[in-house]
Amino acid sequence: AVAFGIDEALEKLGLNQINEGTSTGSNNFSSGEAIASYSPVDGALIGKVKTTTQADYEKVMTTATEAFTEWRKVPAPQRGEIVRQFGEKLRELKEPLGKLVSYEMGKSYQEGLGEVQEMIDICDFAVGLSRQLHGLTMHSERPGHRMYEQYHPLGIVGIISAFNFPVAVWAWNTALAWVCGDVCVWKPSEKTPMCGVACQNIIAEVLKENNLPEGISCLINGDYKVGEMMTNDNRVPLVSATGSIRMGKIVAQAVAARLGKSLLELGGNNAIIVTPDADIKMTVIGAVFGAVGTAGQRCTSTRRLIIHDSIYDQVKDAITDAYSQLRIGNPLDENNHVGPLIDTDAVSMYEAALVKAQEEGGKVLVPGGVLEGEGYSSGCYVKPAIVEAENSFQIVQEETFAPILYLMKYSGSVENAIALQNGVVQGLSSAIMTNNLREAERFLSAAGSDCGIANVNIGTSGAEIGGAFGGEKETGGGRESGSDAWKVYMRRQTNTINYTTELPLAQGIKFDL
Ligand code: UN1
Repeated sequence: AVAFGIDEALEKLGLNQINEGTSTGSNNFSSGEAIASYSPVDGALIGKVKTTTQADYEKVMTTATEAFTEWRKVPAPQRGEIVRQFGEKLRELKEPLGKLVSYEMGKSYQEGLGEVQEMIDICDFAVGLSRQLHGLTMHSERPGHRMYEQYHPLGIVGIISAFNFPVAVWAWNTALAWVCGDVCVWKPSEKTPMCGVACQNIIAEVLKENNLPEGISCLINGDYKVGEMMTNDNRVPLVSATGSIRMGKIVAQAVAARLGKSLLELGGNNAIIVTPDADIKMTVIGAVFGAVGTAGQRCTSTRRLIIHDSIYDQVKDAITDAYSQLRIGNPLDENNHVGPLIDTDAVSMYEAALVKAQEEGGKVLVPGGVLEGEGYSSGCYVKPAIVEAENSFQIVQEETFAPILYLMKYSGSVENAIALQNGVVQGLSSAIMTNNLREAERFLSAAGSDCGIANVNIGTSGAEIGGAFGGEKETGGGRESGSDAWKVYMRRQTNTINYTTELPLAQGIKFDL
């Protein structure tokens, strides 16, 4: 790890003392048992953080509540200025933070940098947005009346994020929530706690430099039990949760039971349709990056390729050939394409999925397997696999967070491919590879892809922050990041103002005293 500058990166992120004992970072009241973070890259201990007990959580809520009373009064463009400064700090720390992401999560260093770039991008977006939190004006039916709507800060936003994007998904939520005037309480994944502490240290410094309460950004640590403190808490009007469908159903029900709002980013089962008019070279790059990037652990990862039978063999050969060139190993070594899975539990799920796919009748085209020996001692490195499968297989219907790509055929028109693509419970991302305008437009039409993201001649992963990000069906329906996703972080108020000396009632109702 030293050779890849991890120690130096940790120091730059204020995490250098952590190996000595436990650290909870800035503004963290956590005092519970320590959770250790081991790198999937080499199995080494990165550091430990203390978990948040119920009593600690109460302290967090007190500081967050106090901070909100102050923060909501700061004009939105000035809140934007704080987010601008946060973005500047991220630019300075892009390399060390990208390295920590890579080392703690296991994605390639390039993708680690890309993730920090997403944070910077959303900060820039949020800065502009801070002057554009627009409402509408309407014409009142009553004379001498004015009507308009405005958006006010919501309060405390709870953020539960997953290990696979340990920093960017928090930033998507928090950068928007902050310009909206909210304060945020973040529970990062217990699998990537050091990334959480690093981010908290960065924003804490910005807040301190501006004499603002650090309660604007709070960190809580631990597993789902800590998350439940927020989902059950009336003081948290919005819980934004990213993770599995199983987790999302639990969060949604808990939050709905108290009539709170939830923003859910759950599983994907993303497919690329490859039509006879596809550019095969582009298809291969898009599909391989989509399937093996982040070792298949993006919610937007490509899991299914739906290929027209007329070009099936050609595409199959090109993809399997590309897989033979993949280099698997230390993700901080930029010669490698594929890093490790997050932990050995993920390896077991990967192995189980491959067994199941074969039991259901799947044919292995590129065999998987767990890598052993030098450089693979963490036990988390697996070979990306390709299996010929049917969409109806139970295992194909599930999201396995690993580099397993299922190939399937369609025949006839693109509608048949779209039916397969939509024939899963998830609805996050989708793509079509075609140079045929009619096929592309049918895929994008109301009768086309049912996903929140539908791309033409681009793979399923790697969305830009400017668009709203999220999906339909069991993906949870939430939208984060760009477009008008900010509205969920605010409360809407309709205002009617009467500037006359009369009090006419709406709907023409007469009420004379
Ligand atoms: C996720 O996997 O949770 O579109 C987010 C992408 C990234 C974000 C993925 N921009 O692949």
